[in-house]
Amino acid sequence: MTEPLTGEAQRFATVNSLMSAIAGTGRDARRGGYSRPVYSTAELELREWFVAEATARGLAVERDSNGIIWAWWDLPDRHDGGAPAGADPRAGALVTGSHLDSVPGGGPFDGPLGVASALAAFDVLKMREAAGTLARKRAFAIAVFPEEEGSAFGVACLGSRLLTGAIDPVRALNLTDERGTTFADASRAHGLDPDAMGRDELALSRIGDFVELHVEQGRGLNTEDYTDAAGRGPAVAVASSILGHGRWRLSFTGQGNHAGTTLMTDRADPMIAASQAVLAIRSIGAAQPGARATVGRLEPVPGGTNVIASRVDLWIDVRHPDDAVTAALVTRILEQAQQIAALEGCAAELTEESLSATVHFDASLTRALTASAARTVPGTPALATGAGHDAGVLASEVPTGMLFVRNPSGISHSPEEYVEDDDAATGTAALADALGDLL
Ligand code: HGY
Ligand code: MN
Ligand code: MN
Ligand code: MN
Repeated sequence: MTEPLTGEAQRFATVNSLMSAIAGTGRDARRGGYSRPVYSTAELELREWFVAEATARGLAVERDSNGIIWAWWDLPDRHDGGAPAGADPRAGALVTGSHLDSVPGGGPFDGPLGVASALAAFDVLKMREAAGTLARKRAFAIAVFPEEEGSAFGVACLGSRLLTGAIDPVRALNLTDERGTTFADASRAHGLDPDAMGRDELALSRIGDFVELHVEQGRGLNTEDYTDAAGRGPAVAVASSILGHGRWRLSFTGQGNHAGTTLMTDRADPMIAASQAVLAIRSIGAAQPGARATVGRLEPVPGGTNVIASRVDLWIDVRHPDDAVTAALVTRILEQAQQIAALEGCAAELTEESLSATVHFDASLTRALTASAARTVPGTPALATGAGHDAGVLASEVPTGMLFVRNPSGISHSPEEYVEDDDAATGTAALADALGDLL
């Protein structure tokens, strides 16, 4: 192990002061927790906070054409002409990071923990370099990805999808938020050029490996497979895979009408069809081992207490390790929705909004992360996750891997999401060791 441990332990704990510094930003008094959608005041404040923290550390900060922030720790000997003529000194860098946006009413850790731990881990790597115990072979960067949750424009991991070309930029630019503002207009209003968005070869060539630390979002580390006699699981896990997942919009259309004058027998009420569809979707998901099927958002149009809706949109999130099974589940959902709709005199229509295949993280990077993390957390387990991440999108282009930090209840996408300070510091130590070994 690298000396001095006392100074390093202190630095790892700064992840908690970094998290405390942003604890007041984006609180949602109505929903509880945090609402930090992309381009909101809260998310912009967090981005400014990150830029200030990175700049204060001497990192070179830039925002690319897709709105991704990069904070670079360049190789010092490459500044003075050490790189071969024409070679990009940032090519093949080691990159870590996560996102600062949140779901509506989310917890404090999903995203920001990966950014705060990256800053704290960087502090330690810099100390090690100054002490001569770390000799870097490549550049390093912390990346912050926009719209990871898809809370504003509907497609999760929009920044990394644009970067890799996993989404057609024309489609991305035409996505709208709840006010009908297009992603193109919103991006332009925030200083980005919509015409420049899309697959970015230069940025991709600069990612040699990508490592994302994230709060664990399920009960994985707290199951009896891993807990000790006191019922406590290990502080850190390495990710093995991400469940394939997608989002679909299911729209029921009927006859908008007056709640008082329309006889119960005269109605074609899409709210009735939507309600029955919600129940059917749960049954279809529950009947398929390993599947998740969720309706977390439903919008009646126009949405008045004394108005029979003319249309109800609901959004379905379906996940399963086998992408063919996911497709079959969605087909079954549409068939049932159409039957339900017909009985109510309504119509049902399904639109795919995004689809991500199951991702298995890079085997050799994952082995390296496990070996490094095991110095801090002996026997670091490997966990599959049901949650999507930018690391999953980037996995199609570059070796990616993830570290998860224990979440005692496993609750996430909720104000109750929680990480203990000691575990955050331990996760940061594991991240620093892993990054140090890979640099
Ligand atoms: O929805 C997800 O799985 C992720 O947290 N974006
Ligand atoms: Mn999330
Ligand atoms: Mn996340
Ligand atoms: Mn009236």
